[in-house]
Amino acid sequence: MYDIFFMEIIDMHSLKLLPLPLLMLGLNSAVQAEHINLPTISVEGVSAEAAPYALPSSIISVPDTGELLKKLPGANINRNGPLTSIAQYRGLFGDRVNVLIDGVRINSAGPNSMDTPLSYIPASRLESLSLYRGIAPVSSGIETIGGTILAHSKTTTFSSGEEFQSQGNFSAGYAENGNGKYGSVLAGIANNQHRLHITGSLEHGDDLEFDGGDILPTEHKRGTVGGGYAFQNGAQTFTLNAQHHDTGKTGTPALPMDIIYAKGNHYDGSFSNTFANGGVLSTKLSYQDSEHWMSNYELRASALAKRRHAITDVKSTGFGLAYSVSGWTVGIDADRAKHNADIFNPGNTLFFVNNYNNIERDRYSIFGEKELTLNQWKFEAGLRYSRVEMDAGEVSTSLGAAPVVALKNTFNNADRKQDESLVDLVLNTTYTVSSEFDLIAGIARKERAASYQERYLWLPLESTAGLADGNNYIGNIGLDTEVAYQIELGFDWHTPRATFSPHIFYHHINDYIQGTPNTNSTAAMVSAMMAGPEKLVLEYNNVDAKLYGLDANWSFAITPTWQLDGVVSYVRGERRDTSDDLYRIAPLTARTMLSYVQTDWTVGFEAETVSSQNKVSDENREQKTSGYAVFNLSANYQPTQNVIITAGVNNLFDRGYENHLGGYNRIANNPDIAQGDRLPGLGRSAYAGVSISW
Ligand SMILES: [Cu+2]
Repeated sequence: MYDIFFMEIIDMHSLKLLPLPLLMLGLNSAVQAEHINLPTISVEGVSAEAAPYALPSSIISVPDTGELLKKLPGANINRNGPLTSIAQYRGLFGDRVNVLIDGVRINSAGPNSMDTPLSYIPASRLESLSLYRGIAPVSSGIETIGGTILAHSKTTTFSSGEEFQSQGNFSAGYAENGNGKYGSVLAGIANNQHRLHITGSLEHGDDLEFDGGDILPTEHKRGTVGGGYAFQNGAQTFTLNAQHHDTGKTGTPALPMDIIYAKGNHYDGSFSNTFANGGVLSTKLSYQDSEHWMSNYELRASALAKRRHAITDVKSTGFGLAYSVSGWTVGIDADRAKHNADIFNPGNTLFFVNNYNNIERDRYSIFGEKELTLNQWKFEAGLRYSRVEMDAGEVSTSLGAAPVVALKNTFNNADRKQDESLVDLVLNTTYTVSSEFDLIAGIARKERAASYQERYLWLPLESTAGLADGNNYIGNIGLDTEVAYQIELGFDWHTPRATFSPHIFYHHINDYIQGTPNTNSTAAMVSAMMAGPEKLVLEYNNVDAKLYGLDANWSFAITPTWQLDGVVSYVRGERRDTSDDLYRIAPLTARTMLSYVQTDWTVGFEAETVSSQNKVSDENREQKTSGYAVFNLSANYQPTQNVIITAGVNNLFDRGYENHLGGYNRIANNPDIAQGDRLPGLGRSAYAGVSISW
């Protein structure tokens, strides 16, 4: 529904916006026709708007949208639970990646990112998932150091006549591993001026299994309901949407607690006007109110004395205004978020800790961007200036131990208000050598301000936006701005029979924020007191880093019916100030799919090959992982234009493996996985689903 606002922005940058690989997508005859001679697989000319991929989410083997993100070159996810996936792009993750859900920035209510932005859109409600490959344009958002990812939910479309038509989609499915079930529905009416819809989804699953037993706790439960209205009359467009989401008891075995619930509402609206000169003025507004409860004693066992739960919330507002004309776009963006988190002890009603109290993180931003085509050259140049203003309220706690009181007083007496100015500069170019070959180059400077956790974690705890390294962290109010210098080089070769689009990149990051050995002796004392002396304490600091690598997607039609395609992603993350490596960097990963394609059905055999990761962060005490290969089988049958039936088996040979980005087991009461060991990847899972559109 936010298409109106984003159309201007996305279309301008369509060259870098990459859809899901075609073979992952549902079949319909439009796709089918292009599928056989493959041109749409190339990145050129494919934009989120123009993409004919009606139901990319029609192959749903797990409920999580993040799992689909892994199919894009350079992208991966840090997984902390079945619904808790943190987007990683080229080694940068969490707040460094700008994830927009239907054009809106969603704030996690939980300080450990249990309710990540991607968890707000179930796979069954997903229409499309895309990313700006390479350097994200400044118009795509504030703080895009790690790129911009766009997820759009299914909605209605304006029809051509005045008569109202009924539109909708129903999807349902089952996955054997974890006994997972989902259903989603979209129902609406539309004519050429009005469209109206209601939508909802329900999912449920039990604990997941691997070849050696159960992964506890990995049950999940989520419901969503929403509705929207849109109007257009040729020159003006108006949209309004409301969403409610309710994630119920859902495990996060890589984190110290599990989700008891994460629920709330978000609302968004947009208005755009096209002027006689062709200029388009777009505005958007959004509001979010989410609350979250987590505990370490409901889905997992905890000693009575160690039982804790936390109640957290976030409220945020967003505003955007942009004007586009003849290749120029200028705009302003602003958003404000307010966070709270308190920790309680169910056995002692007097116990409380303000983990985060009245945290404010507000961003005000202005940008200008120009797209220009000169003969074979295409340029996109952008400049964005942002002001990030952060503050935190005073904290209190029932804990009276002297070192805790000392930390509290130091925090409360500090100047907690921090304002930063960020400047982003982007130049992306494409040089068309021939109709089948483009050269791509980009250069940028991007900045990010510290997250509220990095800045305001006053007590040594693990509430670190989902780092899940098992270490306690202490915040650092005075953190400097992260500054990245980015270079991108690549080409895009696309013929009717084969495509190949490799990109290499280099990020030179000054003042990269991460945990370094703790120098605060009071924090060390508190951590030893609360979590034992063996627990590592890290303090957030600015260091120097670099990330570089290569990612590519490719396809090859062996015959009109047999096709091969794949994605390769490699990134290396290193410190520049020490010899250490960066934490939680995706290992070299390749996906290769062999498909047999007929008019109304397709069968695919996919190999997911992941190399070992030996380049790990010593300072985080990160464990290495071995390489592995997992094979997946999928099939897709379209008996009529509107019905798609899918089935498949993931991890066909029930291979046991450890996902390097999957975290460590935090559960003491799991007979099948030792505490502190890496969490195993999912075992074999057969699944089936149906999607019906009208
Ligand atoms: Cu949480």
